[in-house]
Amino acid sequence: MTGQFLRSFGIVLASALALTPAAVFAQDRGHPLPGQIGLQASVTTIMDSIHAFHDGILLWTSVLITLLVMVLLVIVMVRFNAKANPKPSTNTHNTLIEIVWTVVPILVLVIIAIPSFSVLTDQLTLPDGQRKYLGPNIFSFGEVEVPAPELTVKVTGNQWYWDYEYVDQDKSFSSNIYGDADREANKPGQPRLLAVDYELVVPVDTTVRMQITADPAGVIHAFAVPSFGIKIDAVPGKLNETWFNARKTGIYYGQCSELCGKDHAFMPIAVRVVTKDEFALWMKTFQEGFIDDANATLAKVE
Ligand SMILES: [Cu+2]
Repeated sequence: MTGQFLRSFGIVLASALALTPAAVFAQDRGHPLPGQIGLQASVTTIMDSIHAFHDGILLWTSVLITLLVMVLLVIVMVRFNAKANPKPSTNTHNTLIEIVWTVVPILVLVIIAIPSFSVLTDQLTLPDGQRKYLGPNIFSFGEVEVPAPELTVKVTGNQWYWDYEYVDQDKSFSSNIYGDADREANKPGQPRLLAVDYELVVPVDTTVRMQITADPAGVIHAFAVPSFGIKIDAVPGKLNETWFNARKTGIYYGQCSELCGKDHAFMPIAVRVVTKDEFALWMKTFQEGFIDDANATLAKVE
C-alpha cells in the first residue's frame, strides 16, 4: 500500500516538473511572468543576498521539514492504523519527545534568524563607502563594497498614487497607474496593472538613498520593488530610509505592499534605470522645464 502511494506521488511530481514550461524559470524581467516559480531576477546587492538566503537556506529548510513530517505521517499511517495496531497505546505524555519537539524548532528558527537579521540590517544601513554588504554569498558575513549615496529620492505614498521628489535637485512629480486604454495607447509593451504615466528615473550603478513616508492626512502604504530587494513601510509623519544600487538598466516594477484602501492594488511602482549620461540629460531637461520634455530625451518605452 505504501509502495503504491509513493509510486503515485512520484508520478505526479515527475509529470508536474515535465509539464512546467521553460518560461516559468525565465526570470530576467523587472516584473513577474505568468506561472513564474521563484523570486524575480536580482539587479542589486540586497536582492542577491535575499536570493542566496531564500534559495540556499529557507527553501532547503522547508523541504527537509516537509519530508520529515511526511515520513512521520507515513509511519503513523502504516504502523498505527486500526488493522495493524488494534489495541492503541494509552500514553498521554512523553517528556523527552515534548522537549525535543520544542527545542528542535527553536534551533531551526535561530539558525534561520541569523542570516535573516543580517539581510535586514543591510537593507536598513545606508552605505558610507566603507561598510561591506552580504551579496550573493550569504555566509560571507559581508564582502561586497557599495559606494556612498549620490542621489536622494523622497517617496510619499498617497491614496492611491506615489509622489517622487529628487530632494537635492528640488524636482518632484506624481506617478499614477495607467488604465488599459492609456497603456495600450502609450506603452503597449508594458505589463497591465504595473504600467504608470511617469516612472521614477534613476541612474545605473549609483547608490540611491530612498526616504519613504506617506501623506500626513492619509494611511500607511509600503514601497516595494522586488528586483531591488526593497520593501519598506510608508508611514504618515515618519521618514523611513533604505537604499539600492541597480546594476542593470531597464524598468523595474513593484506594488504598494500595505493594505491602504480600495485602490491599494492600483498604485504600482515603476522605476526606470537609465545610464548615467541619460540621467544627467534627463535631470537637466527636467530642471529647465517640464517632466514631459525630460522624458522625451529618453528612448521611448515600448
Ligand atoms: Cu497599499
